[in-house]
Amino acid sequence: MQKNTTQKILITGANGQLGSEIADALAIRFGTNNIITTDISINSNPDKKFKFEKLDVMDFDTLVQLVKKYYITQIYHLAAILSAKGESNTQIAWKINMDGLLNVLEVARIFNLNKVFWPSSIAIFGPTSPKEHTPQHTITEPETNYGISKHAGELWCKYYFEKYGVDVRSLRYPGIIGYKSMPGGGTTDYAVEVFHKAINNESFVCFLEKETCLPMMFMPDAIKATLQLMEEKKENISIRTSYNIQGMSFSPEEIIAEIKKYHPEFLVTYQPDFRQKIAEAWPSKIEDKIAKKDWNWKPDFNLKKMVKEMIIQLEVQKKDWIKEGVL
Ligand code: AKB
Repeated sequence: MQKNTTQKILITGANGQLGSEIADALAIRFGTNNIITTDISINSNPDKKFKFEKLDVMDFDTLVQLVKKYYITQIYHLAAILSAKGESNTQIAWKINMDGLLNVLEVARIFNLNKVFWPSSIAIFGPTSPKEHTPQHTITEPETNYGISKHAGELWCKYYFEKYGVDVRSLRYPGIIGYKSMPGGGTTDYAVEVFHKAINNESFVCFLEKETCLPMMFMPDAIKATLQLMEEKKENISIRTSYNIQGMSFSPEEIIAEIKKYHPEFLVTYQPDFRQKIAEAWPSKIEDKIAKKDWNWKPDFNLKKMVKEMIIQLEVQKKDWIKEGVL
């Protein structure tokens, strides 16, 4: 692939589950030197290959300084407080999720940035939305702080596009499963934790009921969808709030049954907590025909294929860690 070196990309929340992997994928396209990673906490990228700046997304002035300093042309604004964590930090979660987005949109408007990516979530749906094959346009009455902020954020993205021409693009991510980093503060996090417990021969206590089915996606598909959306011609982007995308859907008992094919001794108990109510209000399967039509969306991984790849990759990682004396 030929490198496009004309873009300078700033990533917020770059230490997060998605941030570290998006940075690597963007570096392949645009070159490592053109990726500026930022986060509120210190650089957690183990190989420190990207330029890193400390950034609190609520701090508009520092954001402006960084955009000027690095001649930024695109922002991937990933910093957010997720659904479960947002329930215990109401005010601060709202501020980070909303003020952070508005700061990025404002900077994009003032500096005429080329493009912005901002993730929305299936959390914009609520108990009154259809549960199965949830359409792009439907009732959206989210019940979590996070869901309300994502819903409002989607409308702000559309507003900035229509009023100021800011080319901001967005996906309604489901739960994302990857082996390189851990998620934090989400309702779908169990689907990553469960692998680490199985690989380490530990038992697992699941915080959701065994039959609660949610939309999920393997990290390579999430990265593929993000880059495909961002690379699509502007005239083909018909959704300026955020696109529905479907990867796979499963319940805890379904993913555990699949993991047990590799770890038959794996012990699981169920102790649903407050996250059960959040999960119950979300769809179980998303309808994504507009993403398919506009930019050819098609996932590569189903449950079986994803579980196999997760187990292989985590086993390799474990062996490396044992060799290096980390475990
Ligand atoms: C969460 O569980 O909060 C996130 C999401 C679905 O947006 N993974």
